[in-house]
Amino acid sequence: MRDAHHVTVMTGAGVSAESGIPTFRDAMEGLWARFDPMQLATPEAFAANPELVTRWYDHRRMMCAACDPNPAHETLTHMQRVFTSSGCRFTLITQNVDRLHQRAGSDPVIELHGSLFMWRCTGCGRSTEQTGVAFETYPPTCEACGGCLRPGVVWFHEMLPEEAIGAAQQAAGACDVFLSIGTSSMVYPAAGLVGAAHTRGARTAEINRDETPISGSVDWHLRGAAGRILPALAESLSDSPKDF
Ligand code: BV8
Ligand code: ZN
Repeated sequence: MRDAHHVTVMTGAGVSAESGIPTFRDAMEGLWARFDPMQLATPEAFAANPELVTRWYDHRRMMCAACDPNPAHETLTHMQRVFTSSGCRFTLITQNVDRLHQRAGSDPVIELHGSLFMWRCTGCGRSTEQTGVAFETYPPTCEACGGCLRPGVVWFHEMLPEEAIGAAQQAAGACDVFLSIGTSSMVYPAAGLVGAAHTRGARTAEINRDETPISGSVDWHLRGAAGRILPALAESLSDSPKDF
């Protein structure tokens, strides 16, 4: 990383775990425990039961709004600033929909799967930023045309935003270091980015509490909590010319 000219980072739900947000795979806690996120995060589920699906997403939006960035987010914001100011390109890509990277000060952030805080009208297509209080009725309706609102996230079997996945693939192909942090590396095309980086000669590292399908193929597998490992990584870089 000290000698890098371009660092690309991709994060998953594991970087928000220490903020108190359940990871995607264990997203179903409490009253949602009986539902499978893989079933609810689909256009089919929304079409079949828009009230249930919009309730789940609004519940998650309110939960994320009540949580704060943790040292993993804060360290990535610091790294983005230090690398960028020392002339090294730093691209932050996230699969997360919780906006915690932005709340920690990271900018820009490539959101591959959208955000819980943007909602879109299925009638007129109008997008609105939803912050603050929960909706009053489910499914929520559009102020402009009365149509049904959906969360501005990418569901399974939906295309990723072209600009986001295009920028992410460009950054994976151009970087000399690729960090995969807190993702189970099972959802595509996001999970394919580390392979694209490796193919183009980048050194690859993974920070994860557990083993994942890429743990055996990355150059470095740093096992443990992102909120502990990232600050330690920044610390270890601090005697570099990039004056961390
Ligand atoms: C698409 C938003 C084209 C909604 C999400 C091959 C190529 C292309 C597509 C496919 C393909 N094969 C299969 C597909 C289809 C599918 C797919 O990948 N399925 C999987 C299940 C096999 N992909 C799609 O449908 C994508 N669309 O490709 O369009 C197309 C069109 C039509 C037909 C076919 C293809 C769309 C995918 C986007 C889905 N939306 N989220 C919402 O949030 O509700 S994905 C969702 O799961 C999350 O957003 C996240 O992105 C993703 C993975 O979750 P993770 O972030 O990795 O979280 P997870 O809980 O899984 O893991 C957490 C990790 O952190 C764990 O490893 C854990 O150990 C670790 N951890 C925990 N705590 C810590 C920690 N690590 C460090 N520190 C800690 N403290
Ligand atoms: Zn509308």
